[in-house]
Amino acid sequence: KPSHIEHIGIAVKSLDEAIPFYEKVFGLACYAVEEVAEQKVKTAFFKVGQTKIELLESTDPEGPVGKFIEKKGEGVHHIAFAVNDLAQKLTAVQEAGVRVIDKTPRKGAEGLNIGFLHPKSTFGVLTELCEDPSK
Ligand code: CMX
Repeated sequence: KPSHIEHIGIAVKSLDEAIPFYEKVFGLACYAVEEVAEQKVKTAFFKVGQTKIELLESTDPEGPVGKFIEKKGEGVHHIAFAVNDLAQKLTAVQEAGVRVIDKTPRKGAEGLNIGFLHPKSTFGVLTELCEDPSK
């Protein structure tokens, strides 16, 4: 089973506006800003205990976050669970009949190996499984 919630992804229109909000209102420090070109997003990370908040700004209106904001507006975009043996977990969920976006692991932000499950198969919540290859 997952060990913890690795991060919560929140779609925002502007990192420049959202980062100071998290810093000022919650006193959290943004410790990394990273562009994930393949996902057409720029990300900003905050730590809250073992869990992170990942702010997502789209770099392309046709990308996943661009389309999400256009359709639903800003808000919670996905929840990511930390797992071991990601490849095996992705196989197991497919065998259990869950529709996946990634059949096998790929690289995500912060050097993590990731795989997404389709929101139509997970009660409307885009769900990510991630594994830290350094652990
Ligand atoms: N949460 C819940 N539902 C979502 C969703 C989300 N984040 N994104 C899309 N949907 C829903 C849509 O509302 C739509 O539902 P309806 O058919 O009922 O209207 C349905 O899924 C299809 O949405 P779409 O706008 O037509 O978009 P696509 O099918 O082209 O893509 C998805 C949807 C989830 C497959 C795509 O966004 C994806 O592959 N996501 C995974 C990758 C990703 O999100 N990357 C960004 C983060 C990267 C990072 O964290 O580093």
